[in-house]
Amino acid sequence: MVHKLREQGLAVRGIERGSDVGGTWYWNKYPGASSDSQSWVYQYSFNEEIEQEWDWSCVFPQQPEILAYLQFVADKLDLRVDFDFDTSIDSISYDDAARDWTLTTDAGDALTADYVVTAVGCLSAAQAPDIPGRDSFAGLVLHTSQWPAEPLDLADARVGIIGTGSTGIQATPKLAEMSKHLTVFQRTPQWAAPARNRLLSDAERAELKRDIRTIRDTCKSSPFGHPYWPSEQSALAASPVERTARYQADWDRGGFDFLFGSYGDLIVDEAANETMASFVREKIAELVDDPQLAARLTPDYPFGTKRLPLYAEEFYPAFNRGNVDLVSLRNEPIVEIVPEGIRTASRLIELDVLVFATGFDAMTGPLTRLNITGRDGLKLNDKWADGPQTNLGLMTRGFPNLFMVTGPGSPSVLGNMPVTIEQNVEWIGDLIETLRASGASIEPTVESEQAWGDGINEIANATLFGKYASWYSGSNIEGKPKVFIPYPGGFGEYQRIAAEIAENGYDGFEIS
Ligand code: N01
Repeated sequence: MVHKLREQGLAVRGIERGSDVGGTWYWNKYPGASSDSQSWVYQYSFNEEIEQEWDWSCVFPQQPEILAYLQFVADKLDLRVDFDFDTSIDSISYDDAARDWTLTTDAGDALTADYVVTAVGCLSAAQAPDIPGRDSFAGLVLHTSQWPAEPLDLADARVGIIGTGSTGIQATPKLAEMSKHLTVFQRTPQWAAPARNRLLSDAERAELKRDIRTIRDTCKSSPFGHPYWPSEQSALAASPVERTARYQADWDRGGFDFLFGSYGDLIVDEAANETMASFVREKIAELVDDPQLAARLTPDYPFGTKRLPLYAEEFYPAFNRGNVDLVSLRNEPIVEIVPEGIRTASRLIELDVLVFATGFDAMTGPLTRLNITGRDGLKLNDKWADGPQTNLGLMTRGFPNLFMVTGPGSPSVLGNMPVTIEQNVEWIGDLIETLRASGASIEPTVESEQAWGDGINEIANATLFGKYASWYSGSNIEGKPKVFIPYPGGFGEYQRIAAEIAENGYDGFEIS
């Protein structure tokens, strides 16, 4: 966004809480942190030189490599000069008379801006549950998204990890290898698919670079921003033999396409979904030696209705190790955290290190923490008290010229983030260019916001995503409104709608 606006000739200031670029990949340094999207689609596409110069080592790059890539991009485009690092926003307030924004920072600065773009990520507001005694623990406490940069020596440590989402699943096998003993506290069992990460050969890299434009174009029109589509075929229309062969081939290859590149009705039809769920249940039973343990690790809800984690091939077998225990919180809830460790309903588990892999106040959290006041003194947090209201996830009424990259109501987290981010950035940059000439302000109409929200609900309710608990609908945060947050109609369709709105003179937006 900084690069694009700068290219358009605007004076741009980036404010960044971290000490460097990288965002998610700057903060999430926990062992095992890795992209679940293939490297060649988990990168920018706006600059061919960057695309051709950068080489990925493997299919699913680890955090240090992705951070190095983002630093490489920052170097190539000389981006750091336009950022204030180690700086947090305290407040963002609209001035009705001057029709501009004032941003205050923890460095004591007040900046004035005609346009504000928030690029605060969807999963950057860490959440650690308010377990009684949380602050009394005498050992080291870590949240996976605030992991220290310097290596931790855990060889003699008894480590406890709470949470088995994508993060917990990536971290568990690595922590098991690094520590003396690992206790995994699981509230809801999680489905996972294999990653089957591997190094790329020189020949593969050359081929990917040759085909990069086609790959990009496919991502930009596909439902998930990935280079694959679900087939039109129903899982129920395939014979059991055909279906199992397909699931097995996809399971052996690894990656998200196990679910999203497979049959077209797995995420809308419970019976279709059950064909995949029963396949994976058998896999869990094969991967975990102890049948009782396998049963406790096996979910009882449809496959993939929470965001699908990868690394099944490492996570489930980690429980076969002698130094790993599973505490199933459904049978043995946590009562309190004490200086020595965690007291459950039946025992005290002594720990030296406690890891919260408990996720985020997703999508709305990063924005409601910015203390934003819009037109007529309207507070964003008040406006969104019953759930976010936006048009396209890009703007919210009452906050003129304030744009959100991957805001609530965008497809973002349901797709491949770099692809969806780029589309948002292009759309916002082009809109600012349109506004600049006249000095006009823009915000969504009441009707367009209502229609966008209704559309999200309608689509979500037609899928299994809308029926089962996940952070997509705020279920992980006590007191958070239970509404479906991302746009579930597919990235390709979203992009088509957003382009049409722009072509029609920003239909659904009020320009004044
Ligand atoms: O967080 P989560 P995450 N007591 O919310 C549990 C992205 N990501 O950090 O399911 C006990 O998914 C909670 O249990 P439950 C990806 O989009 C991307 O793992 O709510 N447990 C759950 O097991 C992902 O979806 C990559 O019952 C509690 C876990 O903590 C998103 O980040 C890699 C609890 C939280 O799971 C978030 O993933 C990693 C409590 N009080 C992550 N509260 C990439 O590939 C919560 N839990 C790029």
